[in-house]
Amino acid sequence: MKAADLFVKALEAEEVEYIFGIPGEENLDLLNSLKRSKIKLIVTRHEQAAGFMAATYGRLTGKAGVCLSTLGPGATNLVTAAAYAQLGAMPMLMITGQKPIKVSKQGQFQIVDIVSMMHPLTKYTQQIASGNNIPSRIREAFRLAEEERPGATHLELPEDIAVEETDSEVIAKSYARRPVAEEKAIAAAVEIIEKARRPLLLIGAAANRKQSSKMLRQFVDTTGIPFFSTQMGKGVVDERHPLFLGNASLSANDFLHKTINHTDLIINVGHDVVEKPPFFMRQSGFKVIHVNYLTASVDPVYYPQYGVIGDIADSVYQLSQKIQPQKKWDFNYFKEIKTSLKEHIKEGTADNRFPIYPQRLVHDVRQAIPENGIIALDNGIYKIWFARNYKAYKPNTVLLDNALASMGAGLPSAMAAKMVHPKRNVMAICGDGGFMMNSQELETAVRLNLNLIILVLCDKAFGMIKWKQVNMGYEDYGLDFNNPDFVMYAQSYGAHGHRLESCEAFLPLLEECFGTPGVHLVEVPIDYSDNDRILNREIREKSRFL
Ligand SMILES: Cc1ncc(C[n+]2csc(CCOP(=O)(O)OP(=O)(O)O)c2C)c(N)n1
Ligand SMILES: [Mg+2]
Repeated sequence: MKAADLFVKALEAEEVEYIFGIPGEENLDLLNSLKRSKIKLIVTRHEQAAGFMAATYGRLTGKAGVCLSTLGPGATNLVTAAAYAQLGAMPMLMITGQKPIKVSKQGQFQIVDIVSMMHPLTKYTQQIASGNNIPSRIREAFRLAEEERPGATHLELPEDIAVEETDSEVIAKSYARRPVAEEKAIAAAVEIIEKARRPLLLIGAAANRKQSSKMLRQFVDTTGIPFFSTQMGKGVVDERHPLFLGNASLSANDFLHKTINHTDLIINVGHDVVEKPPFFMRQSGFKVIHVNYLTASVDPVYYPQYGVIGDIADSVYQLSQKIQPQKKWDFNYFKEIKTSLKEHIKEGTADNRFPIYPQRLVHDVRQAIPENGIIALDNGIYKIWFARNYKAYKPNTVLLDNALASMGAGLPSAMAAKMVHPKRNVMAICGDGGFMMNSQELETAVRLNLNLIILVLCDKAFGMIKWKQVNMGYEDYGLDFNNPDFVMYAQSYGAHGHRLESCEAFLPLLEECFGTPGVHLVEVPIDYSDNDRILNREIREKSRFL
């Protein structure tokens, strides 16, 4: 069999549905084999977007998303997406082409050592040097991408290897159960939790990866222990639950940190140090039980004293079966804080000012999104407003990146979410900076007939950095820009373009967009004048006296 055909067969054995990417001449043999496969090739307009889409496919399905590029410039364009998948624990396989490795007549034209370049960005990176190795290399790339902790892998298929004849055969996917926590570890954790006075449950990113949601809900209901989440842990347990305290969208000095400073034990399910810290540990402070698939990476801000290591859902199930709720547990202060935080979050939700106020924006978006609808955020200051104020009802319904925190992923991740969940309502929420980093994918979205809303929040600036700049006491400098006419821009791609003209028109417009097929871009002028006052100062001052 031709090696390129075997390569595609091995991908089929891994149940690959899509390959996102931009082929180059070095991929043409693979492309030709792909043509005869049921795997769909999704051509994007930039390799970075293909990578973001593949990573998000992996994030939502647990199966490695696959992306493809040529050698050199195509492969270097995948770098940010590789880091996004690797830090965000999203299973993804990148396939890149290469010039012939045995005999080549093109000197060093376009040749970059891509395998070495991918080393710090992946769990596994290999050049395929013989057609015979294809089945084992592909199986290994999928195994490593998908198993905990998931991440990026990379295979380079050189042109001359792709045309080789080989009699190797596909290696079938192996099935293995994840190991579960040892009985003694569970018993020790139960004892520590029962002895605590004010235990708190933290839900982090890894709890959003597998189906831990049901077990965590049961844990909360049977133990009565209050919980909070990291940004990437949003929605694992419905945030409308009476025991939900809030989201750790800032690292310190928010209302929620009052509860964190008051606890003596955090049961941390699924958070690891890759996310921006939800809190800072101190030697004299609370203790932490790290419940995760793997032991914790130690960091100056995170050094848990105990570990319950194994399948998260199983550990949480075992804990909830064994923990006896204690009379001495005292959650009264936590409840007071929750009431104050709830009141603070409510402020501004009925504010009619225009350009729209961030709190009102979040409130109206929540109104427009059905229970299982998905919002996919790019990176900007609005991410903090959404993480803190938007209540997530279901796992993986708030797709945000608090690991690499790259701009440019909002639109591609929303597109992938819509492909994985075609029946759900999906909305990309981007800043005018981040949107423009991958706005060319409007063409891909229109071509794929995706029904999608894209909010572009316009402050004509890199607002997040402005917020930091003023907080550091610097003068306003270097962060402003102009925008295209986003309505005409959307229309030129064949998308619907809308410009928000008043605050009251926002919710009806979103409803109209969800009711009308197609890609809808909504230009939303936003009033960021209070970011500094509220996020830098008011929250800190108000929470100080609680
Ligand atoms: C690729 C990339 N470049 C730069 C940054 C640093 N950065 C973080 S947020 C931000 C500004 C985002 O601006 P915009 O998308 O307009 O959102 P806003 O904060 O204005 O709402 C920048 C430059 C980043 N996170 N990712
Ligand atoms: Mg902006």
